[in-house]
Amino acid sequence: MHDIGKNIVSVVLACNNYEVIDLGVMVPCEKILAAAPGADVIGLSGLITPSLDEMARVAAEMERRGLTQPLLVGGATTSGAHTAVKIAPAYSGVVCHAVDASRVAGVLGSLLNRETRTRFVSELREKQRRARESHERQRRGQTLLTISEARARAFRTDWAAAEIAAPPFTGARVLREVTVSDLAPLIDWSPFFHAWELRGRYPQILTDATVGEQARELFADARELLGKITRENLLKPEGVYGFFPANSDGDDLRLFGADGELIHTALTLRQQMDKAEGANYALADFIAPLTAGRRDWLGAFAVTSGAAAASLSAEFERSGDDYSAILLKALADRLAEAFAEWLHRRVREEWGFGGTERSIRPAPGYPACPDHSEKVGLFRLLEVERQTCIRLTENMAMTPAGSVSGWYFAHPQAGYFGVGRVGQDQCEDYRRRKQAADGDSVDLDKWLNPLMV
Ligand code: B12
Repeated sequence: MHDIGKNIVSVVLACNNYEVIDLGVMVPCEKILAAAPGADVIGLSGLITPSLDEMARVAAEMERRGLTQPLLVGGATTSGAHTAVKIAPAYSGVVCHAVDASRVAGVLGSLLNRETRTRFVSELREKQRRARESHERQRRGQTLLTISEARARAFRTDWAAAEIAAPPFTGARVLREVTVSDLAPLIDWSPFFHAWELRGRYPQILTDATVGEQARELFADARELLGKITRENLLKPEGVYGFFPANSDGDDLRLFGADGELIHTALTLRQQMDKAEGANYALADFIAPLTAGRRDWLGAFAVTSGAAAASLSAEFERSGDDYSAILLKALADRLAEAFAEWLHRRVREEWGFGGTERSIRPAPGYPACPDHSEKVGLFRLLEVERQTCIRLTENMAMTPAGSVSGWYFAHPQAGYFGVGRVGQDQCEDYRRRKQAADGDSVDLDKWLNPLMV
């Protein structure tokens, strides 16, 4: 994954006279702890779900080895609550979460200064104890439906009358001609500013009274680098997308080949919170069931802004230009997202929805389909690794970091939702379905456990 967050933290700490040993991304626990003896504090950064379990594992291993340094955690998927509930109990040393880079120097200062340390630590432990209690109260108060009750409240539609649009082709197609200049106009700039902790919406942020000047400077630098990338053809976007005949079978999606043979089963998870009749969603609800006797379609895609982003930013880093390195990664991320949007627009045209917003593109890992391991099947289906430079790591992250993969659902009422917490019963059922679908054993605990918290 991209380590923009981690890099920003490094830069902030270096500016505050701390020495930072950056071990890189997707570093095994062993290597982190091997470097521990030389450090006053150990920091972990996590962007997607698998990092959460990994952080708890590192904490437990620190305990086992009798380490005593504080453990600092941060990153997009982490939270103070998760840290208190899942990580802190595994380690008797201090475990502290920092929301963003602006807090890190303050936290470290308080932790490493003898005078402030005792008070800071006792307040932190007390805060974490309260967070665990409140989490437990909330958990007990929140009743989950059983999975069969939830299924009985699934979204329903009249499939006999439903309009099912046939896609323009079946199977997968590779995109080779897309350029950075095609994608640049579709960049959503607001998250770009958020990455630099400049809050506000683009373009208003450029004239904001407080952060406007900084935003304008940053934007000018980004435009300049984007211009250079475009002129010198530094990034080569790659992608593949396709459409497959499909029907739902319970919460599973069966995908078929040209002769009607089953080629893949994609699994979906269903909301189990206590919702109204017809409102306990699973993505499978948006595809016609086998029992309707009608063929439906599921789309899939995988795109990247290009493999060269990593080497280009490494070059900047080598020359000591951390700012440009981070700028480049942030642009590569924006271009990946823009590519997903560009392709979705094209798919909407090809599928016959014209300029309308019909169809959704949930991505494995996002709230509607939180099981990251579903990317394995998606990659197989589109032959992503054969057709593009995108690779799936064993932790289900994609390289290049600026990559997005997901599904297209075209039902007019298809919408985004969060699966939320799921029960033990659904997890067991899901495990059985995964086993039946794949045969091979994905280590599902890593993907399902965080959903049960
Ligand atoms: C930008 C972004 C992307 C970009 C770039 C991803 C990347 N950076 O590698 C693109 C568009 C490519 C992308 C793709 C995907 N994404 Co994305 N993405 C985001 C988004 C919107 C922002 C992340 C970001 O870069 N923020 C900016 C940086 C600066 O912030 P940060 O990482 O949080 O770091 C700050 C703090 O957390 C803290 N910090 C960070 N590290 C540390 C460490 C320490 C020690 C401390 C103290 C503090 C600290 O300080 C930093 C600076 O303030 C988040 C949602 C969100 N709002 O957070 C989703 C999000 C991370 N993505 C998500 C997902 C699922 C994906 C995909 C798997 C989707 C898919 N199937 O394609 C892919 C995976 C890509 C891959 N390579 O494998 C999910 C992860 C959910 C989960 N539970 O796993 C998120 C949370 C969205 C969501 N709400 O569901 N994504």
